[in-house]
Amino acid sequence: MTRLVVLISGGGSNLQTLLDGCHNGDIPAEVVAVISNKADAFGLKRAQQAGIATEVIDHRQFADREHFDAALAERIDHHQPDLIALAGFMRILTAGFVARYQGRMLNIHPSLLPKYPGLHTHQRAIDAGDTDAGATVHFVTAELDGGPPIAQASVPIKENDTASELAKRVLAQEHRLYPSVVRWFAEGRLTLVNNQAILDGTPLPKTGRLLDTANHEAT
Ligand code: NHR
Ligand code: GAR
Repeated sequence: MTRLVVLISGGGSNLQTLLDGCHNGDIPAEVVAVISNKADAFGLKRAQQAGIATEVIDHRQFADREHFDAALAERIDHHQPDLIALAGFMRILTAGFVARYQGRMLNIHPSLLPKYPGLHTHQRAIDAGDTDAGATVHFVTAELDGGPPIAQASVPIKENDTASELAKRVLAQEHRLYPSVVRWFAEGRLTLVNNQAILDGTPLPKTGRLLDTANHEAT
């Protein structure tokens, strides 16, 4: 069974969908630890509720990113994971850390990458006058939000949309997207080869697989 470590910084609703998917058998994986850089992250409570080991590594206690990442790697390796999932994790990781987990670390990002890497994605999409927004799951590489995309889901941007309304609409799609991708990985169907994401032996397109959102009411 695939051993999964999830890194969070906040509410952990994406973590919850992974916990649920592993618990109900949809995802053939086991969440072996949840690690947060924030002691007050609500996601830690979700993990505890599910009986999963939690750890807090407060980045402010470290002199620089290298030292934080070294402590993080030490704790991750303790759990011997096959896969690491960033789920609302808010600290940029060093190239050395990323290299250590090459092909074994995923992130869910709240934009249709390559549009809007980094922060404040929803406001940026609204300000640009875009007609749709969405989320992308990608392999983590040293380039921030620049690793090979695996799957995307889109939602409409409505007239007079606010960043927080749009964020809710996107999050609902994230909750479908991330469990699907983690399942593919756990089933051994998803790999990273020469910086290219491969699903079922076939290279994925530049934006990853588009998850169908047509039959899902986007409110
Ligand atoms: N690290 C690497 N090397 N590559 C990626 O693709 C990464 C990563 C670390 C996190 C998630 C990402 C997102 O999905 C992620 C992808 C944090 C920031 C950021 O600016 C940007 C992107 C992401 C996560 N963080 C600030 C920092 O100084 C802190 C911001 C805060 O605490 O609010 O690290 O969006
Ligand atoms: C999600 O929308 C995720 O895509 C985004 O934060 C939210 C976390 O929600 N991630 C980032 O912005 C990473 N910088 P959650 O804690 O409820 O899963």
